[in-house]
Amino acid sequence: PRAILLRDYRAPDYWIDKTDLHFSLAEEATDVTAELMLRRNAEAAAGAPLVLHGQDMELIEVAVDGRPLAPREYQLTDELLTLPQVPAQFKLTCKTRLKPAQNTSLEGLYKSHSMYCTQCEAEGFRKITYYLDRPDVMSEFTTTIDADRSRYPVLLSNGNLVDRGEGDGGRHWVRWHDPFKKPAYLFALVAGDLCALDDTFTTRSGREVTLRIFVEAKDLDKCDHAMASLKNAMAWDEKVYGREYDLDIFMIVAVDDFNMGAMENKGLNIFNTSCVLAKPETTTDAGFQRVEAVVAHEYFHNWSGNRVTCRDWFQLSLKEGFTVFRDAEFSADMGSPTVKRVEDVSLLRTLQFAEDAGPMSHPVQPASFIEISNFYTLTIYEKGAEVVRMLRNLLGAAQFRRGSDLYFERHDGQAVTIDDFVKAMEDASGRDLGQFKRWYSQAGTPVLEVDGVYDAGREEFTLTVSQSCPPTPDSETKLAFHIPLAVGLVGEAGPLALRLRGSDSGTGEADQGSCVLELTKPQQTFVFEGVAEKPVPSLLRGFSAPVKLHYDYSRDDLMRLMSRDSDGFCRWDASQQLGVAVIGDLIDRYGKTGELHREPADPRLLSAHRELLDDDSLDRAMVALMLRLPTEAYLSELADTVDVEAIHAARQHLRKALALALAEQWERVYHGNCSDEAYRADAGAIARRSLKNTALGYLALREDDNSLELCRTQFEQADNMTDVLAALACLVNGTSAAATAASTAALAAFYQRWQHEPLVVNQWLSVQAGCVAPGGLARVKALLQHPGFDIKNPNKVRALIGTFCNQNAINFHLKSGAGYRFLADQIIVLNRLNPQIAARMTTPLTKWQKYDPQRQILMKSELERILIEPDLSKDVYEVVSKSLR
Ligand code: HT7
Ligand code: ZN
Repeated sequence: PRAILLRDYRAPDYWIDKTDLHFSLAEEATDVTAELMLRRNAEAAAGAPLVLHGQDMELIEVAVDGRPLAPREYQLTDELLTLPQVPAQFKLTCKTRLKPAQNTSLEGLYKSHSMYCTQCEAEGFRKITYYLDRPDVMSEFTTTIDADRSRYPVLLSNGNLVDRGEGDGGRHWVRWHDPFKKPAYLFALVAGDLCALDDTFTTRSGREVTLRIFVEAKDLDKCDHAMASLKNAMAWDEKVYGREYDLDIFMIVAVDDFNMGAMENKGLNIFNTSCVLAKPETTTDAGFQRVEAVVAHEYFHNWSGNRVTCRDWFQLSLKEGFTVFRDAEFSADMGSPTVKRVEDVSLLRTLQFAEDAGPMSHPVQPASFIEISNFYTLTIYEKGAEVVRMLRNLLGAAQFRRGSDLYFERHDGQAVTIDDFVKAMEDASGRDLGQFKRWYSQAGTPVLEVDGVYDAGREEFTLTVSQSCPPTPDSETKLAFHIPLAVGLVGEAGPLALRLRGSDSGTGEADQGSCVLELTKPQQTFVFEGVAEKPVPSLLRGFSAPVKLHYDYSRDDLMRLMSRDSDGFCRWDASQQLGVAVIGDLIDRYGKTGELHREPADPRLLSAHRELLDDDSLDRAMVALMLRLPTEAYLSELADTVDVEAIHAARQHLRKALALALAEQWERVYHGNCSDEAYRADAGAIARRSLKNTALGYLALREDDNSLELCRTQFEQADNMTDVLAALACLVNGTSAAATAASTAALAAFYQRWQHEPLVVNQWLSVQAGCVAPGGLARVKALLQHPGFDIKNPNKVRALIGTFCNQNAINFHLKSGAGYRFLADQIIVLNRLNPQIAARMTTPLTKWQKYDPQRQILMKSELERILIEPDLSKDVYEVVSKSLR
């Protein structure tokens, strides 16, 4: 397979002004007739051939201005249809035949249960008809769908419904017209027997928009939260970005078989059921929050992605990074800003930092790819959002808003680049962002080494900051980044006022005890004056830049930050750093002795946790976050070489020590946060459940009759899935004979009750896949055969195989290599069914360089086995070959 390069970008030779599609849906095959109004680009050569993309379909006929072409008048390969001679302006008619029921890739037109649906981003439209399937070719679409009326009463596409009628033999047809020009990746079609929840939204300018969520009849009771989230998102985008919705109708359709979370097709968003359906009995708090975030994300794309789209796929973060930033700010405004920030930073530091340090590392604007589907990554989305956040923080909220207004105004209806976005920010603010743009072109996570010296005589505190960035596959050496470093100083009683020497190296908000230092050089020094006591610096406040920061804090310093810092993120981060240090000692001890039985827990950590649990005046959400020890995945990311057994043993040992030493506190907090109130998904209620279930997790570690009974009672009596699942996880991970018996009974009862709710069955698969008790691989292999599992459904693959291989290190990384062999076997099966999912599932094996030499050999040999598979997809080939080079 050939790599596509950013530097090879050329404008298309032809434009497609109008696209008229006709679909005739039928069980054995679907016939598509496309009429395209083509016009040669004024910049193209006079005799430029027309080269169209097309894949996995049968070409029935191709005609120019109504005249069918003979086979010698065109060339057809597996991926391209070339017409060597065409007029400067003409109508192209293409008839193709597709087999949606056999399309397991879930790209193009496919069937999910009894419903037809499409997924065209990034390059799926070329599986529907021959086309210029690239985002800079924008066209006005009219779509006619013709289908059996009784099986497919609902027929949908983009835009407004403009006509409908009856056909012969029980068939009917509809015609949709989308007045906004769009690239083919935003095309969508749905046909099925669906019910809808209807509502309306009146825009700021007074237009009434119909809102409609389509689902299978059994799911109609699970749409209210998505509808409320949509209305909140529409109002928020008007208020915060001045963006109004533009069509008369906005539709969402829920689909069970879907490769990602959702898709922002113009006026017709298609959603994975897991990102739209929610009700308390079946959905956890995290599920409710995900629905709110994804509904908002897709809605926000209407401007950041659809009205202003990407020139090419190297610009993917232009729409994804910006839209993730927008949805994160929305979620922060809807719930707890600190919790949202901590959750996002945790994800970034654990998974995106690992991606950036691994073989698939790439810049936010990649310079090349083999298969674009592999670049829907944490770097494009989450790091891309952090880059936009840094822009907002450097420019300030008002100038950032001016910049986004200018961007939308200047580029409405265009396909543009990341450079255009930054230019709008520069023009609106008058700032030079030349150095800042390195965030888009250089891969890797910058490292800040920070040193602080206090001079009591002069009452000065001096911070020296050095930046560097490790080599990545794209480049050995890096130029200095422009990094906003938000800082404060914390004295014994709390934050100190700041006076930064010189005014050009930092922007201060001295009264709030916070200022932003702008780093632009490899090393810089900043002096704070009038500091009357030795401070502890509070660094990278709010996680002001996606960097790794090292400062030599003592454990007492960390405790001061935990209790006294005014920045919520830094308070939480101090708790994590303390946890990392304490677990680090245990990991070392385990490495030396192979056991930890008599190892006491660090008294400072114990007293910090005791203080958190005893102080009822603290924000519950913060307490729950700070009591969460660093995860095994984060500890692994921090390690140079991952010691799987030591990390697991050390963390478990500390958890048990905390469980026993603070038994009274856990019990008090557990009972103090049980509530009789009806379920609500607001920030306060979520924090209460989070704290309660954290306490339950610690209580369960005691493995005594009382705690077992607490878990069993909560499992049986809770009225919401958050509490049911938390209790089930405790039971499943218990090791005593009594816990094992209770777990077996609970799992059986759970399946019996929820077997007809696929999303709940997925939670059941996931909780078992994550069980850390020995024997995990055998349990997962058995579940592959269970009727609740289906390898063709991506949600189920993620729930069972994904959870096991990504979140159950102690069972996946078996020394024998059996876990790796299992994963490679699944990837080989998935490669033929669904290449996108197969490539995504490969990630754990690509991290082989982080493990010990024996594991490295075993992981690499599985990658090599995959690489010699016949018919290896481009998707899997790219990930495997890059990880072996
Ligand atoms: N823009 C959407 C991307 C997407 C996608 C990409 C590749 C393969 C399948 C896909 N389904 C959706 C999702 C989003 O970021 O909003
Ligand atoms: Zn998106």
